[in-house]
Amino acid sequence: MNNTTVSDNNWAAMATELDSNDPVLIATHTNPDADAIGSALGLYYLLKALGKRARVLLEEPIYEQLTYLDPDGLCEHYLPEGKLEFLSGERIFIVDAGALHRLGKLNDVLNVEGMRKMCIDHHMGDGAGFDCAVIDTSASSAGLLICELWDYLGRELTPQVAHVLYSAMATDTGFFRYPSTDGRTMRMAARLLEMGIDPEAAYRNFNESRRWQVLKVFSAALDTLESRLDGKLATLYVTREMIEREGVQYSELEGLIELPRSIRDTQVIALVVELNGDEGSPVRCKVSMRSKGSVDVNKVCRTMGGGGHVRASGAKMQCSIEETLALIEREVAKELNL
Ligand SMILES: [Mn+2]
Repeated sequence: MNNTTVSDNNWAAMATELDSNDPVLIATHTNPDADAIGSALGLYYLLKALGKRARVLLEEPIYEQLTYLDPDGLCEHYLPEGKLEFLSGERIFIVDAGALHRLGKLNDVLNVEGMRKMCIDHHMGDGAGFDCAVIDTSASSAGLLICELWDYLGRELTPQVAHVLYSAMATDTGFFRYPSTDGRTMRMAARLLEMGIDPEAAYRNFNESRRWQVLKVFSAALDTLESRLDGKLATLYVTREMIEREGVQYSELEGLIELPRSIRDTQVIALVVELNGDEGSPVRCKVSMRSKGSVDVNKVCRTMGGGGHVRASGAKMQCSIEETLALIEREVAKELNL
């Protein structure tokens, strides 16, 4: 399937998929963020409203900072038990991830022959491997797309679903600051606010609910902060040792990369996180990049086998932290014509 964007036609194809009475399994990317969890639950509530059987399956339990999104514990998780029972005729809807490999270990167990796979996403991707895909890179979050799907199907959003979808939209736009924040986003956010969403509580739940140990890792990471390319590139890293010492989950590092954004004149921020190399995976570290200005970090990450958005991208690397940092510096220098 070629790259698809939202149009009535594509939602029409998705609506046909939603119309079936076969059970639905909703999944999302590994280390799910608030948009992943919010859009998955938003789709779950929609299917329930339509009288369908549905469940949300994550790779791992939701990390503590985001448990407020799922107070009833609706999301199931595959790890650490590693057990998954399929229901007869089950179909898979994947949200906030445009490629099956982004599901991590779930991809290995979900790649069941004959299962229909659907995708609703806003990252750059080609929809390969899906039977039906709505991939709209102009949408600021997957949560926004799920709101629009509720509208397309003529269903009234409930306060319960408004809560998770507002969080999805707010967090993926840096609380409505990133350039992806547009009129379409704000009009939908306005509707959710008018349903009684408390914007301060949504901010507090997400930004002021970290554990002490997470800040200890942030502190260690900030010690590695380095100014490169005449201050235009800020790099920092997290080692496996820092993570293990404080007992934090990788997903709890969300937000760390935003801290160096506050440095004046910095155009690109790169965070390298050393992975635990489980099950002999050749991937040694993960790169996250943010651009404050003109540098296209999607282009930079693509040269390293990754990708994402123009101002927020990532890649997985098979080399050391030092080698990765050197590679990043070289590629960003090219983009800055240095
Ligand atoms: Mn997203």
